[in-house]
Amino acid sequence: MMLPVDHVIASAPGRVNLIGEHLDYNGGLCLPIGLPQRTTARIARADGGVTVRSGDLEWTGGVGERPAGWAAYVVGVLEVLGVREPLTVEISSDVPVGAGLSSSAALECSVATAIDALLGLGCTREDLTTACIRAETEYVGAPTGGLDQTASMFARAGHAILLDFADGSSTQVGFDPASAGLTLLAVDTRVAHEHVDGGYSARRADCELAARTLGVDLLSQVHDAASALTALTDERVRRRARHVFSEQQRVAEFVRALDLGDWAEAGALMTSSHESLRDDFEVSCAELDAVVEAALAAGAIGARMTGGGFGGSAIALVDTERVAEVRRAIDEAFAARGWGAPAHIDAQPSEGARVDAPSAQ
Ligand code: GAF
Repeated sequence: MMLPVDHVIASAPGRVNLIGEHLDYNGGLCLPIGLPQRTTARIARADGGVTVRSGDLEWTGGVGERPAGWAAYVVGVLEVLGVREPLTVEISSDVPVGAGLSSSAALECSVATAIDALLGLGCTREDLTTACIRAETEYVGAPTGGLDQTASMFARAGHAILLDFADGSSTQVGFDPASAGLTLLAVDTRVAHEHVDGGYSARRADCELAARTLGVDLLSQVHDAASALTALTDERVRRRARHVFSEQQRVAEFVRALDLGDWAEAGALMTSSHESLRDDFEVSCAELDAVVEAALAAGAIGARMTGGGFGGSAIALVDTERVAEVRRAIDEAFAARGWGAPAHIDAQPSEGARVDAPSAQ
């Protein structure tokens, strides 16, 4: 028999999306991996109210009280799960914040996993994922699409997860660039991005308008992309839809390329995904474009922005022997434009949310 514990420590990773960008809220396909960088939540029973602490930052309030700022991601998860207990939540993380690497999803998923284990809520991973998505979209009010929380919860070392937002299914896909002498680099431009902001919602609104015009609920339900694009008369909305249709196709081709071990094709698909996000969806920025251009010029076999865009991070698939050269080329491109140095991040596909202590008996 397990004795009740007074605290639980759980962690969850940040993510990069290999391909399939801005498809989750269109009912499409995404292919993320979990990162080695993780957020850890230690949750302990307490007296009185709720305390949320991370380094020097601390928020304290009554049970059910609503915090402003980052603590809302923590309290949002507790509220959605119906938790009404006094608690102390201590957070530590090496997932860079505002880098488009899903620091908020890592936070939500670590808290959900810890509180489920501490209170014996008996939630499935799917339940916890739904709770984290609701915490972000309903409690915090960021209109995101579910990719990040699903990735952080279900990621597996050595794998990417093929998420199909049409039916909620997920399939683990082997992803081992090292087997082909390749390395996946992630580069944080250090240009902060923000989803509660206008650009992301505007892209969603364009996609919803395109779907309404075409008489479908979600753009992924369109079968004849060519006719659909002819039917969309607004130039901007047509370009948004064209990204969604072409990206959906690219995800399927990328998975096929991985299956065949055709890394050159996988890299080429990453680069066309970037071009589509830059030109049709217009969510890239000068810094993300500079990373992609410099990486490709220095020999990367593919590169693209990852995540929502408007800043954040890019990824590049690189011959392992050229990693230092590619990183140097990116740094030099930034220095030449007078921008601050980007941060280089290890992007090994890593494990999803887990309880770290007490360890499972
Ligand atoms: C952000 C959002 F949070 C995700 O839901 C997804 O839409 C992504 O941007 C774009 O693919 O990370």
